Amino acid sequence: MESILSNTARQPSCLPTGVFPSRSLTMKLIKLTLFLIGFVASFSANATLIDFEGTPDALLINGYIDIGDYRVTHSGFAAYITISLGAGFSGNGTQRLISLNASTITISDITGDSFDFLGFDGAESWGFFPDKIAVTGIGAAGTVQALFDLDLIKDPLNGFQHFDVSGFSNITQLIFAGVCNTNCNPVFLDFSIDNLQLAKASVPEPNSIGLLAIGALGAAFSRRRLKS
Ligand SMILES: [Ca+2]
Ligand SMILES: [Ca+2]
Repeated sequence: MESILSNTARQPSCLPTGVFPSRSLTMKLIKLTLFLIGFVASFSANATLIDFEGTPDALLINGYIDIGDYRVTHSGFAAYITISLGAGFSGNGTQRLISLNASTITISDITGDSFDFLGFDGAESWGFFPDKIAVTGIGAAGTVQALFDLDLIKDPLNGFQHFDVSGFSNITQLIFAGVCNTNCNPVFLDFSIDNLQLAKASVPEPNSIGLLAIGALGAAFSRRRLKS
């Protein structure tokens, strides 16, 4: 863009004038660029990381906790947000959410927006741990599900693995559940999750709206000049 704008001033006299954009074309390119910047910015993702930090220890029994736009709840026995719990549990040295006794964990958007799920940290948790975490995403377009293999290495500080997620777009509800395939007890599917990466389309910000307005005004001005 910079080279096109500056070419008008640097135009060598030996080249035909038609090779370079005219002043009106240059102005149109500037307006088009401003319009596109505004358009792209208005649809940039609004990312959220649910890391459970700044949250007091909370034992969720028939309850929930709201973090930003998102509600965290469970079905089953209980879920527990804590940094503590001893050597028998996998941890990562920070607050994390633990499902107790085969409880499932549900994340939903309080505002009713749909969102994308991009990744999370997961771990087995206690004695008879699951060997997988199943994640189900429910949205207007249907249901998606993926299984994530746990390494079955329990460590109070380094027991978590990071999982990248794809294909979970425009969902309204996320459900996490422990899955037992081998050498585990289906009654005690205690697992832990942390650092959930969520994103949703943001509403246009004032700056983007301003750029859109500038682009629209520029286009209207150009049309008027062409007619005159
Ligand atoms: Ca954390
Ligand atoms: Ca582990």
